[in-house]
Amino acid sequence: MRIYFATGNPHKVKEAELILKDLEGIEIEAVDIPYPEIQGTLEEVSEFGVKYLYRKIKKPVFVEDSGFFIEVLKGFPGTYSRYVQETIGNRGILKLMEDFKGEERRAYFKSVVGYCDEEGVRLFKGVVRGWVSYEIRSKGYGFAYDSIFIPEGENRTFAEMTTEEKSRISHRRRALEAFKDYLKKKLSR
Ligand code: ITT
Repeated sequence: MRIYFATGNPHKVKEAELILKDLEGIEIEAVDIPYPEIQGTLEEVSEFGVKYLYRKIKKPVFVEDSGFFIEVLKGFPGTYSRYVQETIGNRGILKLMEDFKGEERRAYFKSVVGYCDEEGVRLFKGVVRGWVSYEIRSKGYGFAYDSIFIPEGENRTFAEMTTEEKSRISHRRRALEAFKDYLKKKLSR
């Protein structure tokens, strides 16, 4: 069975391939088909997008929508993560966080995978909690907020880890693992 992953983001494809590659009987194919991203929660964005795509291609398809949420900023940048990264960037975020110390720097990444086939839509969620670092720290290249996020139980930022290390604990890993369990059960029915 072939399942399509609609995204224009190569980082996501790399992480998803690492996680889903050992699923026997399922082939994942990344496709860059644009879909409308409504303004709303991650759940609403994924559900609307994947329904639209399924109506369009009539093949099993999934999307993954994620965001970075800073608790003391009431969840900002959240569903605006991409725009905020492209405008004020990590430096702007660190500036907003200047007066906050310790526990006040709590943040999390959340991912929602939306899958749709002839049986309808299913959503799978994953969260990784941690803190906003005091400075930008990256080993070479870090994707977006990776260089200012330290996951719980770590001293390094996501951007100081290898893709494999990050992918063991990431929000995307957790959402995709839940999706993978669902697919395994579906295949054995
Ligand atoms: P597609 O919609 O084409 O899949 P996108 O880059 O728009 O790709 P999202 O809307 O899911 O992806 O993610 C919104 C933003 O959240 C993304 O552009 C990053 O700035 C940030 N983000 C998501 N996951 C991240 C991660 O693992 N590490 C760092 N930043 C991340």
